[in-house]
Amino acid sequence: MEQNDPVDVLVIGAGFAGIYAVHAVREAGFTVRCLEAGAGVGGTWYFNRYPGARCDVESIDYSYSFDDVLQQEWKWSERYATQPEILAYINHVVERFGLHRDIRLNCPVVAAHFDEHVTMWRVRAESGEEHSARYLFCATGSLSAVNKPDIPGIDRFRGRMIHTARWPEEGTGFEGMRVGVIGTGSSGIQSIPILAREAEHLTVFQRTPNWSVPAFNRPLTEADQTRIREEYPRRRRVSRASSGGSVHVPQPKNAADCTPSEREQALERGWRTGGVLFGKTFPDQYTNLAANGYASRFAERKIRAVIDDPATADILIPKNQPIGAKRICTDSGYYETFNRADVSLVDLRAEPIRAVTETGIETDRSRFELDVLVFATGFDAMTGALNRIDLRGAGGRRIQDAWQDGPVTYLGYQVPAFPNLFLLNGPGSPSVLANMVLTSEAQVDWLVTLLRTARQQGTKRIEARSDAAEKWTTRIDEAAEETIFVHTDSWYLGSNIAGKPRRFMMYPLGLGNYRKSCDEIAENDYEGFMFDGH
Ligand code: N01
Repeated sequence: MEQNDPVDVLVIGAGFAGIYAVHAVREAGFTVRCLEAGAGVGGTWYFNRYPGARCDVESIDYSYSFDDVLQQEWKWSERYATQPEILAYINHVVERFGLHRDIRLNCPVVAAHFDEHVTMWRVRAESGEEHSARYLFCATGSLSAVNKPDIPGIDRFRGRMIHTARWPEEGTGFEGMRVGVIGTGSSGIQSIPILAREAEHLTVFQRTPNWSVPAFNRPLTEADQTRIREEYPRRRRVSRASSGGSVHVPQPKNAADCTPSEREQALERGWRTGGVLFGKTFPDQYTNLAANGYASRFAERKIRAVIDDPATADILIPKNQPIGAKRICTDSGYYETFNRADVSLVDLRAEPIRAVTETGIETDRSRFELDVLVFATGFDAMTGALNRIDLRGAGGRRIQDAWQDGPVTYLGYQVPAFPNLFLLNGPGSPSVLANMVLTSEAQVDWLVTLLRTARQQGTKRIEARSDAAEKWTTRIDEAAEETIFVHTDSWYLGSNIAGKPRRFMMYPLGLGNYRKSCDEIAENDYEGFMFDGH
């Protein structure tokens, strides 16, 4: 095949989802090509190479399950894998299944237009090269469109500026330097302890505190490896049917039904489990503010216990923020870092940043001289990567217009009026709320079955009905209203990006329920989808 011959499926993005899509689509006998913006595969795990980057889902769960030999052979070295180890794993998978030949690197997509006359997507890369495909899969990442804040004077800074999600491949080396970090989400909280050890002085600029739970990371022993290998079939089965894509089960009683000592014991166990799973100590912790209050107060006590200065603890502990309403951060020594003499914390609520100057940062009260400014300021999540492409469906409809009141999708896969376009981990899917590797596999498998059905029927055009997409999106809005997620501003709701419509963007009812809904729709003759306009 000539490189730019039309293909059946064009995949944008070679992260976990895109890579599996290339494999599965190819196995099903379709021609496929993947365009990746980065110089290497891995998506999130290629770009986010800041010091301390590691996954907050256990490595044995955060890995592909589609090939038993692969999962039996690969050995994770730690409970939570580092970014380099995950990237090595992704490269291994790509090599093992010969996927390189269908992946083109350094190929950021700038435009994708649906050509109604021939029922094809026409896709243009930044270099000007063009590709066409019957189906377009956007595996562009939930957290890939970098948010660099628009602070007055930012371009005047003469030192070095780095965003955590664009960390240089050659690393940094901040010995002897005065480093400032803006942002205390997961990226900030993971990198701050390590930057503190490297820099001569570290200044952390915090606008909103976040809840963070220690990872309790540890190496995996040979005995762990044996147990994991034996456990895998059951582990995967249970995970796929679960809410978060893991084998975690909350303690059986709701928080209010526990005695005080049962509650305390459950919280202690939850805390020791580590990281995000503390958010699921009680079955009602995500839906009941009072239940959540027990967990928040417990976390506050734990955090206060490791911070020497009570005034610093006051700044670092979230207020009026149910634990888990923003993604819980998973750290290794974050709060303890503020006990160091060479680390300062600046509370931007008390003294907002006025400007970036040539030599540092000026707040309402002070000036901070810096050699390096690190932006751990997150992403335009869920919709950002798609909105940054000139993406046009039938009749030239722009994705930005279709989503001007917030994203609307059917099952997270399709946007009405964008025929043959399929999103992976898009708005309306479980995405970041569940194990993204298992979710990606489930989504790709479902889509491959859909494409096979279309092939058998001779269908060329698949499109979600608008009423079906509206209904799906309303269902998500209503389910989110029942959760703590809507009680705090966060990127989940788009509220970290100025002007972004406020809508909870993920399917909040869990991976198991999501898969069930998608399967029922498939069994029901793909209700809600139009095949060739019917
Ligand atoms: O980004 P964030 P992140 N002035 O949006 C601050 C996943 N992830 O990259 O809250 C000052 O959470 C902002 O402050 P505020 C994970 O799902 C996973 O850290 O807007 N501050 C906030 O503190 C995570 O949730 C892992 O007031 C400004 C911070 O920047 C998601 O990615 C690791 C500012 C941004 O926090 C995003 O995490 C890393 C400004 N102008 C990421 N603008 C793991 O698996 C923004 N901020 C462990």
